[in-house]
Amino acid sequence: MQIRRPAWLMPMALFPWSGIARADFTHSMPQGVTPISHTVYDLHMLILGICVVTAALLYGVMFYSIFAHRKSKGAVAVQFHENTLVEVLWTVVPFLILVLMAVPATKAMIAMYDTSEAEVTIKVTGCQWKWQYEYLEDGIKFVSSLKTPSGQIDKGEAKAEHYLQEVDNPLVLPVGKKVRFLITAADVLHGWWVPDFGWKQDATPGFINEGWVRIDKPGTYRGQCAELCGRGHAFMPIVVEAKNEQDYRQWISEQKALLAARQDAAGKTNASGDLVQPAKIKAARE
Ligand SMILES: [Cu+2]
Repeated sequence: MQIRRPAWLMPMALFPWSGIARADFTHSMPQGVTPISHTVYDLHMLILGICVVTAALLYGVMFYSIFAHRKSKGAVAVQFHENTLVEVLWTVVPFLILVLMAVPATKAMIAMYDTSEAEVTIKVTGCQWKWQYEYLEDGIKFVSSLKTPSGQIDKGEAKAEHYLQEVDNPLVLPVGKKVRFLITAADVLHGWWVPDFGWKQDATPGFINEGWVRIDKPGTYRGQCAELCGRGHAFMPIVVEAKNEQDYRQWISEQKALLAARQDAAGKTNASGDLVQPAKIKAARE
């Protein structure tokens, strides 16, 4: 939801770290709805903490030294060029700080790529300029493309709430289950990105990249293609609807019924047309 800000606050919006630049007035990155997004958030807070403490200590010592030992008070600089102890310290201490950061960062990376023991597998294929989703266990497959009417895009009509972030067929996922994504592309590079999931993954033709989620709570999560992929790059949004187990199973059976009805209709069309159905060939031979 957009919040109207008074005009006097506008210059402050120029500073992205002010928090005021964000429409929802939160002061940090979003926490998201998956274990990975929580891990990434915690990592961000830890690194930020280390940076703030380091900066406070260093600038504290620096400003104190400049003030307390200024020339006007008659201070004379101490000479300690090629002092082994100092040189070892200013190498070892930053090294230890980097190790302190690298351990949790590596753990987060390993967790991101651990797609083992997934309960649902979705193949995501990017193509100019839509997404195709395939439920490998359930045999469901559909294309998801932009739903925003062209009138809103280029004819000056009033823009709806989810302008350029709405699709005809959203990806439906179960809450609380580990969902593995196999991400690829059919033409050029695309990028599958839903910020609330805490990661984005390149969709590359000829390669399969992986990612996974276990969504905490039901809801609608929106994202978009994150790799400049041509003229329609801005028009291939991602919408994920997370449903609880029961609603998800119901949706799956509805989709299967729809698929069966479509196949049935296609079969009838064929039977009355030129092509002979395999079942009929078999019957004719017997
Ligand atoms: Cu794209």
